[in-house]
Amino acid sequence: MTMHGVYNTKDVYEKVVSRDPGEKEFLQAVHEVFESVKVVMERNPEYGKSRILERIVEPERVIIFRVPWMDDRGDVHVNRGFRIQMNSAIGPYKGGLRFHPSVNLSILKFLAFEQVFKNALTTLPMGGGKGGSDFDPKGKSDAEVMRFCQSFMLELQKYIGADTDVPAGDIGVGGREIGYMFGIYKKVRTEFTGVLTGKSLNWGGSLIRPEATGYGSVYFASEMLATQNKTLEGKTCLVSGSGNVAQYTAQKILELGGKVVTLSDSSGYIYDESGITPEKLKYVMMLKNVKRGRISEYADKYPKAVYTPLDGAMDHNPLWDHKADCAFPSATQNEINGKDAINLLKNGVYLVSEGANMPTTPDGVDLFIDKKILYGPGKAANAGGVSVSGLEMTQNSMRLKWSREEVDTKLKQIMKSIHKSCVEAAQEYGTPGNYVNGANIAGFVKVANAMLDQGLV
Ligand code: NDP
Ligand code: 2IT
Repeated sequence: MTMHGVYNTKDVYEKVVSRDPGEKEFLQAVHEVFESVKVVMERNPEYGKSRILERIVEPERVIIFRVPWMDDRGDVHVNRGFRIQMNSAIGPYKGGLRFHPSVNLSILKFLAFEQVFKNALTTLPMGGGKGGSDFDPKGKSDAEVMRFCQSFMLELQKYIGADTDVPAGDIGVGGREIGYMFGIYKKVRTEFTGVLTGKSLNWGGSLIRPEATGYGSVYFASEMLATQNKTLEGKTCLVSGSGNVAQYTAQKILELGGKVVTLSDSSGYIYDESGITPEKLKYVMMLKNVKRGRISEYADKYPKAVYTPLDGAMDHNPLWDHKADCAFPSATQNEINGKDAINLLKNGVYLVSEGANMPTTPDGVDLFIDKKILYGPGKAANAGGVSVSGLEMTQNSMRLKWSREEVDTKLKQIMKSIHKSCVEAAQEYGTPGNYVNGANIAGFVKVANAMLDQGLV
């Protein structure tokens, strides 16, 4: 695919579109990476000759399976299970499992594709994968969730292992689900190994893993701010979501002297002008993690906060329409659209650090880049989670446990190094300050070089 001796990235993209035209989210993720690496392909003819792009968009393996389970009334349900083993050039497949009714092949392929480059940025030896199911844990009893997890893992265990593929959590998969899946894996395989990360502390988990994605996103934000001699002290921050990533993002912002005024779930969001204090955050953690309640209940408990239901038919998300300095989207993909991006800029936001994966639509991304705000894309900003997963794998292999301080120090170093790689790659390829290009290029080059070294596989 060379034209006048120059590799034509656009033609390769069009082939991807014609092969999987319906995979909207996957194509969105591929398009963004291809736009960034066009210049890399032009400078390195070896990549074109070896068809690196054509190979990197094709999962090494996709596993799709039936997951039958029985609810508490004795009714039988059938969900669909997936694992995308995307790329193992630099290590075993690694990436989370998502349980959410919206899960389909396109969403998991986009997440697996992003994971390949994210994991390359972490400096740790991990390939990329993602999996999950269209099962909805909301409203299910613990016994139902356990039966589902057991049925899911009974099939998935055939394809994974501590040196092959190591899943973890994502939306809808937290400590409870990892526990049930680990239990049945151990029983079927008769081995106690680090096949999953995000395990509980008393049976192989790492300190700081629950906190890692949120903390990492705030460390990344601090690195970006430092380039302008700024800190989070006194900054007003919009945070979306109220799950694992959102909670620890809020916690770290508060610790660094910032103010958090919003949180959300899929039903609505709260705006607390006076700021979410550590006590209020503790209540949110109890509400979401123990009671498994809704964020609307925050406004019942703290009546000065305003709850607004989110209506899917709206053309924008009002959460992003408040005066602030920084935004930390930490819920899900495409939660900031073009209109939201305009609102953020209008309200004075000059930093966006993506805790979620691909939370900004392409028109929103273009606006952030055009306006030259500090914009940290998910594959860099939220890499703290998988980084500490990598550290959990290391501890499991060594059969020892590091202290909280040790892991947190390593996490900080990793986020610093990811920031540096992004800045340097963006500079080297002619777009200084563009973290999207920086992250895509630095991640891509590492994987592409490993693929070249290993021949045509
Ligand atoms: P959780 O399940 O703990 O929380 C998800 C939060 O986002 C909940 O508040 C949920 O609301 C909300 N949410 C989910 N889907 C939607 C939707 N379609 N529209 C609006 N809100 C929604 O997941 P995490 O916090 O782990 O994940 C959040 C994001 O961070 C995801 O994009 C994930 O891929 C990404 N991420 C997670 C990592 C991790 O280590 N966990 C690592 C890196 C990235 P509700 O309660 O109503 O479902
Ligand atoms: O998107 C992600 O990076 C995750 N959900 C965490 C993956 C992991 O293996 O810890």
